[in-house]
Amino acid sequence: MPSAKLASQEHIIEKIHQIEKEIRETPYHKGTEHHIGLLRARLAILRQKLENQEAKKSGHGGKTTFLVRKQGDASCLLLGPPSVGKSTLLNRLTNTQSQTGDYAFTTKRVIPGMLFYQNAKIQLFDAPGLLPDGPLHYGQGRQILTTVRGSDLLILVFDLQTYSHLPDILRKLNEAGVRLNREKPLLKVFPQRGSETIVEGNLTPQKAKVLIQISKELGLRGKRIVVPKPLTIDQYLDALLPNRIFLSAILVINKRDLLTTKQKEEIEHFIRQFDLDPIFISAQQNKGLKNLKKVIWQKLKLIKITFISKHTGREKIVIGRQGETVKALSPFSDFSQFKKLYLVKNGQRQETSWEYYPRGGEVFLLI
Ligand SMILES: Nc1nc2c(ncn2[C@@H]2O[C@H](COP(=O)(O)OP(=O)(O)OP(=O)(O)O)[C@@H](O)[C@H]2O)c(=O)[nH]1
Ligand SMILES: [Mg+2]
Repeated sequence: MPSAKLASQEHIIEKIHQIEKEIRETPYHKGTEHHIGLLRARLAILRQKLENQEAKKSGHGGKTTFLVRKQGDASCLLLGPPSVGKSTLLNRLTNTQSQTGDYAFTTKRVIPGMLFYQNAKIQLFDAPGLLPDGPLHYGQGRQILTTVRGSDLLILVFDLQTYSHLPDILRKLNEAGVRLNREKPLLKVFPQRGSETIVEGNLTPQKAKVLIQISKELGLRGKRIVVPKPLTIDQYLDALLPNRIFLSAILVINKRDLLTTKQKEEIEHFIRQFDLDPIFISAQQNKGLKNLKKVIWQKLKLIKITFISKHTGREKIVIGRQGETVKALSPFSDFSQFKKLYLVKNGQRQETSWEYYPRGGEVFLLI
């Protein structure tokens, strides 16, 4: 029944507010670390519940959806406050025309465009402006979050007027489970007999106790959890909660044409505090876009490989990712037709293995 659902949703939101308040009001020190860790775990579980409910709701014919079909070799999302020039940038980089305007919220839904670069097709999504205080868990924010989830790279866009909102937007993304430029912490979970929960690793007894309790809150009973490296409570939650999103991100400052050298330096100084390197561009004046495309390519870890088959004389260009073997990248599924694989460098052939990891730009000859 919709009313019951609504009530339970309101109940979850109310509980979230209560726990947030308790965390805010509890001073953080050794004695309270345990308790705060548990509160954070509860908060994360409630947020996950809320998100699951929203997902169900939008699955039942929810009208507004930002789900756009993923296409191409990789997808990036342009995200930032209103009027910073996201749509102007999309139009410059792709074959799409997203409406631009000198008023906030010109863009009302996610608009895809395709950037062609180094033989790769990189999909860019233009999104509505994001306000630092709007929620990301429900309503329109949730739909933006869905697009974040479907992207390989987040391109945060700001300008002189808005760059001070960066910490709020980062916090908002963090609260929504989005982890930028970080690896997912590694844990191993094994089933075991009975309902006991065991957490093992290089941990103090106190920490192990907290992690066991959190694991129980997460419903991990009858499990043995191995923690290979020391980690914080938040990292432990990140490793176990399914709604966490680990994503590469870059930060773009648009409207460089309006900045004085001093303002540029101030922005740079401010942004660096958040472990991000600002890329200055002017979408309108077409400045800095060549560099931006290069950074996007590098951050996506895309590589371009050429394969030449001696049998057919055909040349095939493949777009892949760093960390993939030649075997995985090869456009030829039937390897048995080839006797040897060569790496061609400066006109010289060098025999190589199918397990070789290309770094990009290589030419392989198959005989
Ligand atoms: N001076 C200057 N103005 C720019 C630049 N890029 C965009 N603009 C202007 O900034 C205004 C907003 O541009 P949009 O591309 O619509 O911005 P948006 O971020 O998509 O805005 P929303 O869709 O409302 O979130 C427009 O008037 C653009 O012409 C730039 O590099 N320099
Ligand atoms: Mg726009």
